[in-house]
Amino acid sequence: MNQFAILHMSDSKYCYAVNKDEIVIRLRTSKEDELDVFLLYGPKYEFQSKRYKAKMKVKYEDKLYRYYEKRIKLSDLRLAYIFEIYENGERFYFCEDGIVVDYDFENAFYNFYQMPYINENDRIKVVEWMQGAVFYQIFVDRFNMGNLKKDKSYIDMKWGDKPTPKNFAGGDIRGIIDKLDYLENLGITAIYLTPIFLSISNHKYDIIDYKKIDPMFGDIEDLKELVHKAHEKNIHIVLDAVFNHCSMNLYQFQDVIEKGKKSKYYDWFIIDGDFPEPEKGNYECFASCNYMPKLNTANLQVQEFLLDIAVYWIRECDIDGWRLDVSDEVSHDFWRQFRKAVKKEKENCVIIGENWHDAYAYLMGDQYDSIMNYAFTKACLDYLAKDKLDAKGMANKLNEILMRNNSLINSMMLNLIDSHDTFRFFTEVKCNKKKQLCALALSVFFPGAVCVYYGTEICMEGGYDPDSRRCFDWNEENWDKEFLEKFKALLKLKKFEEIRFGTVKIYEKNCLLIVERIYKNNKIRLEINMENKVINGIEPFNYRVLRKGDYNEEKSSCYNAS
Ligand code: ARE
Repeated sequence: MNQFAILHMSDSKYCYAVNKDEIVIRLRTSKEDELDVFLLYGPKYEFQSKRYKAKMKVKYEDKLYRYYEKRIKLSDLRLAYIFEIYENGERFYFCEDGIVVDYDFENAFYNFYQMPYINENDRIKVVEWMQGAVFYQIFVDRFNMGNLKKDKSYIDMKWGDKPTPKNFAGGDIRGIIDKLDYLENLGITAIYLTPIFLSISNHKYDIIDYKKIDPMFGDIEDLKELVHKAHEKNIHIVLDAVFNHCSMNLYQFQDVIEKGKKSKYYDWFIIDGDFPEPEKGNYECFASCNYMPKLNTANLQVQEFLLDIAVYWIRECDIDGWRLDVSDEVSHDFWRQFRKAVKKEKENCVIIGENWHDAYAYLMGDQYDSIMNYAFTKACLDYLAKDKLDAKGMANKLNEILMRNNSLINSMMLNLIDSHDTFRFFTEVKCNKKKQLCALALSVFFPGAVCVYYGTEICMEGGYDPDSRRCFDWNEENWDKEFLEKFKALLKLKKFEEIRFGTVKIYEKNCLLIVERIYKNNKIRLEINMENKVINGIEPFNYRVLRKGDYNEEKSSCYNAS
């Protein structure tokens, strides 16, 4: 047995409460090891005398590891456990002292694993409406202009012109309200808006006033109307919280520009010297953008300022969530305070971070609910656009991504194939509509919420920012209606229970990537062929969705499951 590959950690993604009295336990082993694994568990204070034994099955496989999993209901909320492992008939135990041949049960209290107690306020509570949600991300300036009476003097490009980093096309909140029927018909259940507060830029990630909606986009009454009318259609509204940095035109930063260390706001920022000097760049900012000074979230006044904003928009407009910009550069301490404030105001208000990488340290229930899942984005690019993964490789990659977090967090992940910060996926797959639909189908079947970037449904193209932010083409004569109908049919699958709650099996068979979801007695299965030849009757670069009974059940297949 490869002792270096075997891994378990209590009170982590390897041992977590899924209910007030139910726990999931995972054990990681090497893929080379052929093992029979059992869980020996019992009430912590009676472990020597009262133990249960349960077989653990392989639930996941990725490129390197096999993951055994077992869900157990507890009579006592304090759990002690060890693993009993058989290899070629030889018995081992795995405990906090590692692999041992003979386990000393009499002195187990020194080295058994334990879940000391399931405290209700430690448990991760999923945001129910995120289960099976279908998000639509809107870059507001480029989606639709609805308010024709507004002062349009800021608009300096024709709708449909090639975008630049600085131009304004005129999209606004009224324009989104006008398209709610369209979005409902598409199957959307949540809208994520890029920033809408006062800012001089078209992206508004450099905010001047966090409590004022930019007049280009409308006013607070427009936002209230959008949220109200969206809620009538069971569509949720998520805003973009830019708390890592602000605009250099923020009142507080301007005060420091003027007064330097004498300003009462000096410590709101991280400045090397008496005065911030933009041309010298002697203060922390986003990337190398001196017009986006970083806020010092260790400062108590900054914390108060930001938490007040977070709660204000929930209280005033009943929004349903915050997406956290540059979330991986803000402290854990602040996000813990943020979560407490937001969940106190509205318990099912979702908190979605923007970490582009493994964000496990933020996803243990005390900070974010989930993240924008760019690991899923890259997997789809590698499999469908860049030919870096075959079906088996993709199955392993998808399971590896699932193993980054526990199943509760996975159920709330925002699975996207592109965004305002990336090339459009359609461009990456060289306008191959079948591949675009395969990627969307994957995001529908993968655990978590789907996130569709505006215009994906009408095959919008686009390179890197700003080209990924072209104006939505509302001329339906330019639309591929057949593609749009297939797109809607895929999104509508999210309504089915087995897609929203089912157990996912991801595996590869005869070069097909297969994602199967099982819930109670229902099964629904996605088969994707990314080969340049027909496989099992599926054309090259195409897919099909099957229900139980439409296909022969695999008798024995090496599969990864989650
Ligand atoms: C502008 C220009 C860009 C130029 C940039 C930097 O348009 O062409 O590259 O300046 O000079 C917003 C606007 C952008 C604007 C930017 C700066 O939308 O148009 O870009 O402000 O003015 C990292 C961050 C992640 C960030 C991405 C872009 O971690 O948080 O970079 N995304 C958010 C928003 C953006 C927004 C900002 C942040 C700033 O979604 O839209 O940009 O508020 C790896 C790294 C990640 C990195 C990722 C992508 O994975 O680990 O950290 O993300 O690559 O680069």
